[in-house]
Amino acid sequence: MRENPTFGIIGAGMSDILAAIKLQEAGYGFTVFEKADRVGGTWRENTYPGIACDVPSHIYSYSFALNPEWSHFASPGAEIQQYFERVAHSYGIDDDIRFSDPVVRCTWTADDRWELETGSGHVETFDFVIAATGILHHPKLPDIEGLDSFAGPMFHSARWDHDVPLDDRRIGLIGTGSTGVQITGALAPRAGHLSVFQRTAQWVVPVEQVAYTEAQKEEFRTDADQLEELHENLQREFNDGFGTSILDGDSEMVDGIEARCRAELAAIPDDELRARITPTYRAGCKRLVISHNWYEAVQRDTVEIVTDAIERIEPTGVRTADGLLHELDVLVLATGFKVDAFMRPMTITGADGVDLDDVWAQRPSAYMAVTVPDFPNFFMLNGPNSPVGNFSLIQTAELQFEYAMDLVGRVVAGQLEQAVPTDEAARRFEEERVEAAKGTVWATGCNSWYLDDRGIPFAWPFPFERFRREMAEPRLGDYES
Ligand code: N01
Repeated sequence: MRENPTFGIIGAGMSDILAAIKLQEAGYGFTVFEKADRVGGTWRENTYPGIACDVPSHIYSYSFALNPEWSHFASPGAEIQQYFERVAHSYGIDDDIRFSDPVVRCTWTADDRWELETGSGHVETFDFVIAATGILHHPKLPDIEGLDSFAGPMFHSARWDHDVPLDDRRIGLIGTGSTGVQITGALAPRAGHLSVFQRTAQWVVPVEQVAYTEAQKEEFRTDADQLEELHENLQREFNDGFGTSILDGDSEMVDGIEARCRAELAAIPDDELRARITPTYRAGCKRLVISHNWYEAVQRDTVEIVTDAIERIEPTGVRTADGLLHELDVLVLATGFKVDAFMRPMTITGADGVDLDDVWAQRPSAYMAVTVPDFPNFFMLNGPNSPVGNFSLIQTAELQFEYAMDLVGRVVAGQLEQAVPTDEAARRFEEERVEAAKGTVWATGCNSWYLDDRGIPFAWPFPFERFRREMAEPRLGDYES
């Protein structure tokens, strides 16, 4: 291995910007490949009305670039996008990004390097690859008869068409996940009629929308210690407290969350509406939805929660199983993402010609959520089996990056020939992970995007402490020597 190895970074979202900044600080050479024309990942793609962070903004910040300017406890999406653009720019990594040129092929070569090829035909080789292409990335369209027959504007929530007028229109919204609930809150006061097609009721945790005052922001600006302490405390409360307790479906944390939601539901005078939006599974089983305006929105005269199954989509609206045609001007699909795609459809070929598509034919998985046997010196941030939903995604990426860099250091120093886990280690990790996942709240009897093709939660099922410990020191015995 050369003394000054180079890195190809795939994507320019939250985790990639982090990797680029850290590699730059460490003095390594790198190129970032981004398919779009701006950084930001999910925050660039999702611009739907009502979009906001659903974790505290002071957690959703890099530890090295805390932001005194957050407007709200959970700030709007556009502000988050600006934050990532600002950080990328202030660290001067913009110049190292190839925009509008997606990586289409990634091949491990005979001289033990990665050859990356982009859509434009550009080819470049690197010693290491960091792939952080996101999990909530490829929109999932619902498999509903007649979907393409709708005559009005129709789009997925992550492909919002801002040219379509919404005020006083008859809008249909399919989906009541985190996205659908945020859209409902934003469109309810604007739509002439909003038909929300709900397949499964959600636990929606009511929160206040708290804005930081100018005085508070000034304190954060002038007192870096205070800002750091806030970040630390929120991280601890979120990851070690909430994020870890909620893994256990029998925990007091889950009871408390349900009680909070039930109090809000009990205050709805309309029995039928209350029954429609009351879930019948354990809170936390699906990703918890957080909202400051859902309960108010669904009680508006112009909002209808439709629970009859969708039979088909017709040119003028949505036909439900009771035979009713819900006539619509606009149809929004907040139907989630293909969470098992990750870097695909990119072609990724590892050692001995092993194709990642074949390795992941059944389902994607990664040793410690970062590395894959037969794919040497290839690291994923927020990849398969990574913590998702219950821990801070940014802290997760920061710890995973440190883990990857520990391995890189050992390869550079000659302690490891390559950073590639053994098949045996990957199998052992996956078996233990699956056993633990079966005991989590995610497996207590609901349908959600956390479940794989076997109905087993695919995410990191252990407490945050274990994640921190594993990331702090790679088990070298699990890597090929
Ligand atoms: O997607 P989802 P999302 N017919 O998959 C319904 C993150 N996020 O975009 O529950 C009818 O959760 C489906 O119904 P059901 C967050 O991690 C973060 O809302 O499967 N309905 C469900 O209601 C979140 O979890 C923020 O029965 C159909 C919805 O569509 C993740 O993104 C904001 C259907 C899909 O919900 C994904 O959230 C927003 C069909 N054929 C999102 N197919 C932040 O604030 C699907 N549905 C950070």
